[in-house]
Formats: sequence, structure tokens, C-alpha cells
Amino acid sequence: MERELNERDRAGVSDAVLLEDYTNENSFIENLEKRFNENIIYTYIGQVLISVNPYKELSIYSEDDIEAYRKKYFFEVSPHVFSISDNAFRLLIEESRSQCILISGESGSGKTENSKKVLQYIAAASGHIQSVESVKDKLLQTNPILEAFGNAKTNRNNNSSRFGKYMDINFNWQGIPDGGNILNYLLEKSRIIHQNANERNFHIFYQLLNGADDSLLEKLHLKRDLNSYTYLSHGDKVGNMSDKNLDDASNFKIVNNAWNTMEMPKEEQNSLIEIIASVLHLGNVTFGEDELAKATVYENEHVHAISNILGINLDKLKHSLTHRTIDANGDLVTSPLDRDMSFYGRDALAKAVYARLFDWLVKRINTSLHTLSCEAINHHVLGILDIYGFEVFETNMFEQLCINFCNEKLQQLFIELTLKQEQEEYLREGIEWTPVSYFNNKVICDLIEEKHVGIIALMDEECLRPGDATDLTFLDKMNDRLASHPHYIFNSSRASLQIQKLVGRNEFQLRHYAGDVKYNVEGFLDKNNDLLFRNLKEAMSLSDNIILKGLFPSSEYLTSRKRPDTAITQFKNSLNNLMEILISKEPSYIRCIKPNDIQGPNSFNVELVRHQVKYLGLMENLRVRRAGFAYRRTYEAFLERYKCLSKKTWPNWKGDPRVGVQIIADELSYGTNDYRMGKTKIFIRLPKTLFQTEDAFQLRKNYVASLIQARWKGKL
Ligand code: AOV
Ligand code: MG
Repeated sequence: MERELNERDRAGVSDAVLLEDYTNENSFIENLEKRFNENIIYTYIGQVLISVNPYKELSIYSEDDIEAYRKKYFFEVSPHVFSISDNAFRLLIEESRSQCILISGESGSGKTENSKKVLQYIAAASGHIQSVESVKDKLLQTNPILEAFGNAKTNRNNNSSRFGKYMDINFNWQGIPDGGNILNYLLEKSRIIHQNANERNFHIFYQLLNGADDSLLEKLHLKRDLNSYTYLSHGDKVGNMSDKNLDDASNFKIVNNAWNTMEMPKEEQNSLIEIIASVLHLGNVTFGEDELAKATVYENEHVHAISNILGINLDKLKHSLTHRTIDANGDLVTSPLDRDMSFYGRDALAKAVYARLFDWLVKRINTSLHTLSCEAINHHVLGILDIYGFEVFETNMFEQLCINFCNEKLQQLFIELTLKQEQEEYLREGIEWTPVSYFNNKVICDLIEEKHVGIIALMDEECLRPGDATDLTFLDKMNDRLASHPHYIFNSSRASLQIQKLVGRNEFQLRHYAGDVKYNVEGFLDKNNDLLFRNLKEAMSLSDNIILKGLFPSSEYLTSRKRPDTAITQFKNSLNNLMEILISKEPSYIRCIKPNDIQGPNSFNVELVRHQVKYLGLMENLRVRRAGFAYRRTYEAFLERYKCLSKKTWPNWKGDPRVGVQIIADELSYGTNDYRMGKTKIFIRLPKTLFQTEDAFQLRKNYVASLIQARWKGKL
């Protein structure tokens, strides 16, 4: 509060609840801009933290800053991700309530950076005992590893997370982190084989080629030249694949160090790198066709390299890339593939190998983070969710639908919890409350995931339908069944000219909470089926690479198994599990805003911000906060700070804290409508009242200080 008053004029208000004209979107955005221009990127709406990406290094994350936020209440210090972290941490330790910090916002808005700051804070602020330092180190080192394998440069963000991550940090009874666990969500594996213009594949490939020493590259039969690898040269053919903002070579060192911190044996590290190298080689395996239109593998250096690196018999490997065996009612029938199908099989293999390797990596990290405490029943948990943000590209595919669906689910959770929390608090404290209306995006979640009738159900139906199902029959089915849905838009001869112009014949458009997105259906069924030919699985299982053979257990192709769930159904189920995990914890929110599209500092695009403020529901959030009571404080905390404002409560109030607070409220002549006395807290409706109280407090403090000073001087 003290800092609040000083800051108010220079850089707007630190809590939007304090804005005079709180219903006005312009004032709200102006306030963010004013602060942004002063390099103050954090602002509150009550206890929700808004973070505007500065796109430049600010000196606000030092050890001293961490100290400044330790054990401070929200209102005592300026808004900061450290304050949110401290608050969650203390609720966890002092009140034994499991916490989660949910970070949302569109691609490039700063979610991952904020999530790292949360971790940094927790590691620094929790007690330092030698025995747990290694756990903390490991927790911190998970980031470079997972970013190397799971992040990539997109047109929205040079370091874009291409997977979702939920990380639990476990604490022992002393409040010291002693373990953790990571859940990962749907990696965008199609990036392995294809990247849009100016985008890159996952960082690890560039790190390896730029950062490994010559002898390692030689062992892996790799050249340093990025352009020589098909899987790296889709995005940008002119070879602009090293990015000046991404120091691949030094990041490779960081990743290697992180593996050591994780106590990964050298043998495992080598196996990992061998698999990465093989994926690169795989992209350069090509096929010809014989006179019977059967595919043949060109005998180039790459196929030899794979056989050599992975220890798979060359003939076996070549056969698996050009044949397919099907189990026809118990009889195994092998037939040759044509050239196209061989390319298809090759790409499917590259994607499967990489995605399974990524899952393995997360499991491996978890093994390293697991301590005995993880099995204890009473340990406390702080979860951090950092997931890929809402995305709209020129062309949006299956992956964007998954990512945007995930963001719909998170928005839904935000709506339910912010409303629920607020309502429950009023109910608990016996305070009257008038609900504020929200745009509820449940209707869009249902459009996508509702059983039997939603987009996912229709997609699965087409995937499972034998015969002539294609991406276009899937689109027809949606156009037919979802025609009247207000959030589903499609092109038909009956659509308006405007829509016909806007939405292509192979597209459908969804009206997401965060904006309209057109999806191109090409590849939807294929990606959802996620098929990998049996022969390829078998060849991989025969590898002598210790990791790879474990990724393709023979049981997968030897025993006939029930058809696994489709890709999107697995994703839907894992998201619903995630929602249950999150709901069981007490949430804190960080809402990230991207200030511009140029990914550079000092540029605040008001319209871009306005759009995000709208869809994030920040104005409604603010109204809910204001419709009720802007500030609330437990009677004890209120008394502690303001007891000096009445002779009756100063210096120590021994009676019922509620009565003490009432004395101060009377002393300051609070109007009857300005506040409510709940069961455990005082609720103050308007900031004005709080300011008056705070001003009186400051006056009193200064007066006492001057008295002390005068006395001191007198003595001198
Ligand atoms: P995201 O996680 O929200 O996008 P990031 O956290 O990766 O976005 O942020 C994108 C880039 O913005 C970073 O690489 C930094 O260069 C810069 N940045 C973000 N926050 C800060 C900060 N607090 N201080 C300095 N620079 C920052 V995505 O993963 O694409 O949805 O899928
Ligand atoms: Mg990210």
C-alpha cells in the first residue's frame, strides 16, 4: 500500500481495482500502457496477476528482489510474479493447502518465462539445506532439457513451447522442496517432418549440429551444415535457420550440464543423441520405384548411418521401410509399399521415434526428481501449469485445434474458479453478493468435446469408419451436423458471399473465445489415426540402442491389442485429468499479455492488447472484483497494521479482533455501506475507504517518527 501510493501518479495504479473508472476498457488499457512505458510489467486485478511481456531484460528478478518479496502480503509490495509465488508458497506451508499457479495467455505472451520465475522464487525462498539443494538444482535444470526437445521457433515466438507442461513440486513438512513430477501434454510432433516458412524444427537438432564437437559429429555421421538435412530445411530454404536470438551452441552445453545434474549416465546421454542423429538421417532416406511400382531404398549414406548408429541390420531396416505386414485374422500378410507409402512410413517413424523419446525424457526426469517424499501421503504440492498458448496462423491444422481446445478448457476453468472463489468467499463470510454476467465459453468446449456430437466424436467416427473416409468426408459430416451451431462456420453454396470468400472449401472456422480461427482439414484423419506400420515398430525394437528398444516393446506388435484411442481422444482425456488435478488445488492466476506482434521492446499496440483484454475476460474479472468488495483483510491482519489509529486499540488490543476492527472503523467514520464485517474478515467496498485509512496510517507513522527524531535530536 505504501508503495502503491507513491507509484500511483508516476505509473498508474498497481491494482486495476483502484481505477476510478473501472468499467472503462480504455482506462484499464491506458493504465497497463503507462506502467509498461515505465518498465512496470505487472499489475493486479485483485489477486490475479497481469503480466505484459517487456521483450527486454529487466532487472527485477535478482536475489535482492526475491528477498524484497519474501513473506510480504500482496498489498505491501508492488505486483510481481514473486509475490504470487510467495503467497502460494506460504498458503501451502502455513495452511497446508496444495496450490497451483495457472499461467495463460497467447503464444509469445510470456508464460514460460513467468513459470521459470516461479520456480526460481520457490528454489531461492525455501529453506537451504544441503541435502535438498540437489533436488532444487534438478527442478531448475528440467527447463533447459525440456525446452531443447519441446520448444521451437515459430512465427509467433522464437522459443515457443510445442508441448504442454504441468509440474508439481513436492514439499516436505518443513516446507522444503524435496521432489517433483512433470506431466507433459501432446507434443507437436508434425514439426519433425514439416515447418512453416521461417519456422524451425525443435531446438535440439540445431544445438547438436552447432554445439557438438567434431569427433561426436563424425561418430554420428553428421555434417555441420544445417541445409543438408531435409527435416531442417522445410521452414526456411535460404538457410536462415540459425537464429540470432537463440545461441544453439552454448545452449547445447547447458543441456549437457543439465543431463549431468539429473544424474543421467553417459550411456543414456549417448543413446539420446544417437536417436536425435538418426531422426535427422531418416529425413534424408529416399525411395525409388522398380518396374512393378514397388518402393526401393536408395543406398545413400544416411540409411547406412542409421543402421550403424542404431545397430539395426541394414537389410531389416530397408525391408521395414518398404513393406507392410498386416494381421489378417491371425495370418500375417506382408506386402510391398509403393514410393509414396514408403515416404509416409518414414515420416511416421520419425515422428513416433521423436515423440516417444520426448515421453521417455519426461519419465526419466521424473525418476530423477522422485524422492521418498513423493510417495508420502501428506506431502504438500505446488503445481505450475505452462501450456502452449492460443494460436492463429495463416494455415491452422490439427495441432492448432488441439492447442486452442486446450486453451478453451483453461479459460473455462478460469471462469469457473474465479467466479466460484469469489462467491464462496462471500457465502463463507456471510456477505451479500450479486452475480456478474460472464461470457461462458462452455458452449465452445462442448462443440469440440461433447460425446457423440462434438467435433472430436465426429472425427473419431470418421477415423474408425472402414472404407472411403477422407478429410473431406469428415468436413462434410461436420458441416452437416454442426451447421446450426453459432460457433461453427463453414462454406457451402448456401453460405453468404462473405463467408464463401473467407472460408475455403476444405476449411471450417471456429469462433473461439479468443477469436475466429480457420482450420484446414487436410491431414486431420491421418494425424488422429496416428498409424505406424508394424514392420517399422519391429525394426526399432531390434535396435541395440538402450533407449530406443524400450520405446518400441515387442509386445506392441506381437500381441493383438485393442485399437488404441485416437490422438485427439487421448489428448481430451489427459486434459480432463489435468482439469481434475487443478480443481483439487487452490489456484493463483497469471494472465499474460503480448504487447506487440514484432517481438520487440518498447512497443505497446493498444488494439492488440485490447483484443486480449477482451477475450481473457479481464474487464468482467475486474467487475466481479469490484461488484463485491475490492479489499478484504482478516481482522487480525487489519488490526496489526491499523491498531495505531485508535487509542483504544493501541498499542495492543487484547479483545476479540472483530470488535477491535469495529472500533477503528467507527473511529475513521466508515459509512455503513462502505464496508461489511464478515465472519473472519473485514470487506471494504471501495479503494477510497482504504486510501483514507492508509493515509491516516501514514500520517500517524510520520508523526510518531518525527516525535522520535525530535527526541533523538534533543538528546544529542
Ligand atoms: P509463451 O510461453 O507465452 O509462448 P515465452 O515465455 O516463451 O512465451 O516468451 C516469449 C519471449 O518473450 C521470451 O523468449 C523472451 O524473449 C520474452 N519474454 C517473455 N517474458 C519476459 C520477461 N518477463 N522478461 C524479459 N523477456 C521476456 V508459447 O510457449 O509460444 O504460447 O507455445
Ligand atoms: Mg511457452
